[in-house]
Formats: sequence, structure tokens, C-alpha cells
Amino acid sequence: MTTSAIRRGARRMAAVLAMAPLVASADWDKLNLTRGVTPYSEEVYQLHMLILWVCVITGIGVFGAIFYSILKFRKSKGAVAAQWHENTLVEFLWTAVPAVILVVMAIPATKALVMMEDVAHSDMTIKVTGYQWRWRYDYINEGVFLYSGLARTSDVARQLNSGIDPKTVDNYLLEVDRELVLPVGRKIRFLTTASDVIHAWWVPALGWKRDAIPGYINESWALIKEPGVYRGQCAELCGKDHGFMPIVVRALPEAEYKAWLEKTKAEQAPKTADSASAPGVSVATAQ
Ligand SMILES: [Cu+2]
Repeated sequence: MTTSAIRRGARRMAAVLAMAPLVASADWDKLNLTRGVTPYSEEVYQLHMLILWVCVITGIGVFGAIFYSILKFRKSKGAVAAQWHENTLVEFLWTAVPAVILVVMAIPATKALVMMEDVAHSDMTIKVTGYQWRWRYDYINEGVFLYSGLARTSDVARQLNSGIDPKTVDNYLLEVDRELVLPVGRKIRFLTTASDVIHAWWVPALGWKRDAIPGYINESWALIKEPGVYRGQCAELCGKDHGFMPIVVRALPEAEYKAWLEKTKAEQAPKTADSASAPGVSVATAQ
């Protein structure tokens, strides 16, 4: 390649890079990790950004040195390789500098891990159970539970030769028949387990993903700051309908949540004297 060809290439590259911020500003939020709606997800996001920039700066330094060396000391310019090995100072530096960077990164990472595991002082508990292929949510100490499966609209459209264009279905494969209703502003502890195979409960806006394993209970927590609808999916390959067990969390202000809870309690209350001895059973079979 001639020098003028390299210059032309460099000019073209500069023109493309000059337009990059326009594209990036439009799509960056979609490309990047979500900030989510909980203090947990915010902490995860901040940690992610910090480590990302450490990686970017390290990458620029390392690749900058490589490309500088390749260009500056190329054979065509008559460069002759120096013949030496074992340099105590260099070896000390390339061991010590990465070690210091790792230790510095470990401090905020450890802080985040401790925060993630801290389910103490939670205000309520939701037990999440994975089934092939739906979720069950138990509102612990409230006597309320619900099953949540793929919404009928998506379920019909997904059938072979259904004749329905999935693009016309709202929230295709991300809509459920019954949402997990939660209050905002309360620290909610989640106990995650499964009844058949391993699933994983994942709502990106909450900032975490937990394996749902038969015979084990995994813990996590969320304090949702903003009312809204947050969608997620099963994130562990759990069988043929793995792609058809979405999650929808509806976060409501405290008063609305209480109203929903009371209404649901009334709906699930045993209706006859017979079923009173086995609360919930009649409701469970009716789901
Ligand atoms: Cu699953």
C-alpha cells in the first residue's frame, strides 16, 4: 500500500468516526446495560460503567503501544530489533500495574456483591417457582399465589401455520396471562426455586437473574423505585417451551398494591366450608 492510499484510508476512517457520535447517541441506551429501576440495578450499572472505562483505557494503552511499535519500527524503515531479554524493571511493572488495577476494581465489585446478597430487613417475600412452562408466585404470609404463563395472544400466534404475523402481536412472547403485582418503595425478598427442571428468573430492570433449581432456594431482592411494567424471561434452557415462559412485573404505588392484594385475597378465599380445610386448593385447580 502506498503512502497516499494509507492517507486516503485514514481520511475515510476519520469521516466515518466523525459520524459515530450521532449513531451512538440514538442507540446507546439500547446497546448498553440497562440502568433498571432499583438501587440494586443502579449499582450494577455504575459498576459496569466503571469497569468498562477501565477496560477501554487499558485497551487504548495496550493497542496504542502495539500499533505505534508496528508502525514506528517497521522493517521498511530499516528498524532492527534490539537483542535483550530479562529486564527486572519491565517485569516488575507489567506484573505490579495489572495487579494494582485488579485490586482497585475488586473494591467496588466486592461492595456491590455484599449489597446484592443483603436480603436482611426486607418488607415482604415472594416465592418464585419455575414450572415447565410457567411461573408460580407465592405472596408469603399473605395466603395469595398465582400462576403466570404465556398470554393467549402470543400463544396462538406462535403456533405453526397460525396465519398470524407475530409483528402484529403486542409484546409478542413477552406478555403473560397474570402479572406479578408488586409495590414500589418496599424491599422485596425473592426466594427462587423450581419444581421440575432448572429455570432462571430474569427481569433486567431489577438488575439480576436467579437460577430456579429444584430442591434449592436462591435468594435475591428488589426495591422498585418507579411504578411501571417490567418484562423478562426464563433465562435457563428448560425444555421445548423455554422461549414461551415470559415474566411481567407490574409495580404499583403502595395504595394500589394494597387494593389489588385485598381483591385477590377475597378472590382466593375458600368459598365453601369443605374447601376451608384445604385453603387455596380449589383456586389452584381452577387456574
Ligand atoms: Cu424455564
